[in-house]
Amino acid sequence: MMLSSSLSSMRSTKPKPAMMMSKKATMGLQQQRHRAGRIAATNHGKEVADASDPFDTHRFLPIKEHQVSRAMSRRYFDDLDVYAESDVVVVGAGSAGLTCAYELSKLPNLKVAMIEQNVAPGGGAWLGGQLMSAMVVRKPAHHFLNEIGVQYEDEGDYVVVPHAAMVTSALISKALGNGVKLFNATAVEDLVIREQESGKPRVAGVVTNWATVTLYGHETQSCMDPNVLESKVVVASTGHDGPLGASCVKRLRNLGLVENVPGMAALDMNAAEDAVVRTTSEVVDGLVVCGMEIAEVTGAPRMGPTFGAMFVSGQKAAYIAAKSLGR
Ligand code: 48N
Repeated sequence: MMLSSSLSSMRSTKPKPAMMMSKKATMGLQQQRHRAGRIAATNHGKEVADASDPFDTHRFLPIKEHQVSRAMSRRYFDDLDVYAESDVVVVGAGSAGLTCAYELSKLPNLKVAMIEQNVAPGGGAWLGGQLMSAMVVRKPAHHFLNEIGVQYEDEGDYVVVPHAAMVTSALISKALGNGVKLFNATAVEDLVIREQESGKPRVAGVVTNWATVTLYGHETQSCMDPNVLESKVVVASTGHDGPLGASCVKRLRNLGLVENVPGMAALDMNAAEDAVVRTTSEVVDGLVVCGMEIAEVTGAPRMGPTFGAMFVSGQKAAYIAAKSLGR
């Protein structure tokens, strides 16, 4: 039985090294590949004279790998250079922090940096409660949803956004689109604190590291020193006291700058949201605390899966920060 040339070369005792393939064979291979490509673009295997697939002629323009590396690294390190001195640093890009940053971004010529230890900003606002997707926002906070262009179903005293991600994605794109600089996968490990002439301490910036270093690296490597961003005001919005939350007020406590940190009280939906908004404040000169992190300091109750207070608390934190900057 006559073996085809390719089959026979595969069966011969001494396999033919690829570079020895004859010109004819390589031509055949290229034609085969080309033909396979065209057949792959056919309809149900029947070869079409000119593949009607609109993507068949799609081609990207050329690029060199170093161009991609430089496009990323140059911009990232330029940003670190520019924001080494910021007007406001917002710690924690959850619903309160994002709202605060968005509000501040409306002020012209204000350098706002946002530090988020997760790769993904948004904190707890990607879902409603217990992994269910709808988000409840009590009136009058629905006015904020109107402003950022998020649809909702009106239920009378409150509204329901069909999926919480609609709010979080709108907030992220508005804040970043307005010039807020987000440093995600970056954790705040400590605060910069200076003594003022009055003798009172003032928060004057944040100490940061890659989140993987802060969360997993310090125990395994000696001396993975951090970076620093100086800023005129710091807004703490790192959420309530979970394993990673409330990090700024916990630092204030162990520096003795706040007496006690009672932690948030048990859930009381009606009382909680007004309490969080009412107590959002400049806890120490230069440090405004908002969102659920303020409940750690004031003992305000938690509210569970309603988010209006996060937006209004973030707006109030922006108002306090702007006022302290004379804006
Ligand atoms: O969403 P969170 O945790 O915090 P808030 O205050 O923006 O919103 C709280 C809200 O989601 C609720 O908890 C709801 C209303 N439920 C209340 C209740 O009763 O249970 O966002 C905080 C963000 C997160 O993205 C963290 O990853 C980040 O802060 N973060 C940090 N980022 C940088 N450095 C840190 N040290 C740090 N710690 C936390």
